[in-house]
Amino acid sequence: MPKEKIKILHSADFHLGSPFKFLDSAKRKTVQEAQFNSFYEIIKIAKKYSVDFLIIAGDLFDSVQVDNLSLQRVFDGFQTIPDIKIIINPGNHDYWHINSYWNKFEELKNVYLFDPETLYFEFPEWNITFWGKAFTGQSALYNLWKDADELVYAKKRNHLNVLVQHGDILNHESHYNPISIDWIDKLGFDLVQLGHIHNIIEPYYTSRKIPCLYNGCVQGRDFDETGKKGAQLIEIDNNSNKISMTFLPIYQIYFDQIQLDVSNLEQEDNIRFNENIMQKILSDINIKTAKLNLYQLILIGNVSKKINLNLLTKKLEPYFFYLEIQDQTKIKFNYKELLQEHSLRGDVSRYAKKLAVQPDLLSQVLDDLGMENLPLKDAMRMIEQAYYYTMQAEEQDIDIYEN
Ligand SMILES: [Mn+2]
Repeated sequence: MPKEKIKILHSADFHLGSPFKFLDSAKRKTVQEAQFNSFYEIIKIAKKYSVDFLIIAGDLFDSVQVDNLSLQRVFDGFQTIPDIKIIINPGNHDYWHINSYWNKFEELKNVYLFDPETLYFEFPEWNITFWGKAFTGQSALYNLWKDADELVYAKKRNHLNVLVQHGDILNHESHYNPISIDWIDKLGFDLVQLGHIHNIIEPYYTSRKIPCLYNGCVQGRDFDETGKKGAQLIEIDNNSNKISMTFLPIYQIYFDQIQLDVSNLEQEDNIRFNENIMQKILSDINIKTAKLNLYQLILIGNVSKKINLNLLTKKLEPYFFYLEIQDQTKIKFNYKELLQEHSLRGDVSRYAKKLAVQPDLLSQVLDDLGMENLPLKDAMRMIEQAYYYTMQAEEQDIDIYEN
């Protein structure tokens, strides 16, 4: 009699050893270390929930070149869970090749690695078979499965058939093993455990209701991989084939991006203005989210003076592991006052106003510039923009005549 319950921990895209190029060398080391800690956490979770299988659906390592120490750490980690079967299908970053580091893992009895010779691993005790094709290069323009593989599959089907695959089910033109939903339905897997897409954790269901699950990256690596990341615990009832999934977050590294409209926070006094921004940020976000918080703060809105970014960064930096601030605010002008001003700003303002209210003059200027075909509406928009940049240039002491 096969076991009634099957517990699987699904993970993918650790990208251990990622370069984190935007960080200085000390912070880079800290984050790379935290990546390893997220790997150890996965091992811990696997133990805690006494899972039967730990799945790694590709991109465990960021590169095909990995130093010996990192390999050893992963090897040692796997050794601490000898009773858990670890199923690995290499991805486009850590693809299998004849002399690859994956050979090292052959020594471990609990590691089951897909390579070009291996299409499936069968576990009679659970009546389950895991299927997969390893990446053998940096890309794969077509589904890695060939006709011959489908024939093997048809013959060797088990009670439960799980596809463990690095690839793309969302984009049929992907260069990274595009897999069509129809193909998944045609073969009729019971569950599809995927790697490659870093930002999805919600399961996708085919028309035959086959759950396809991306894990997302285990931890974010940049500001396009923000928010909660972790792994998925899957439980399958072997009698009813009912599958349940639970997302388990890991909080080693946390990337996030916040947009803050500062229009209403402005104060006469620069320091108080900065303090307002700072308080708003610290009250809006939970800075205790993860061990390492990396935030990108984007300031938007209309303000009458430039924000002192150096000061703001200095004040906020202690609260984050890494913080980068982008000022995308626009300068708010007092047009009435500007028109009176004896300055470059005043001159430009008066000229812009003239152009705006005298279409003949504007047409003449466009003629002179060889832009007579430009619709007036577009010309007005250009004036507005030119005007804005001139004001900004003056604000930042840039010589606008330079270029
Ligand atoms: Mn990846």
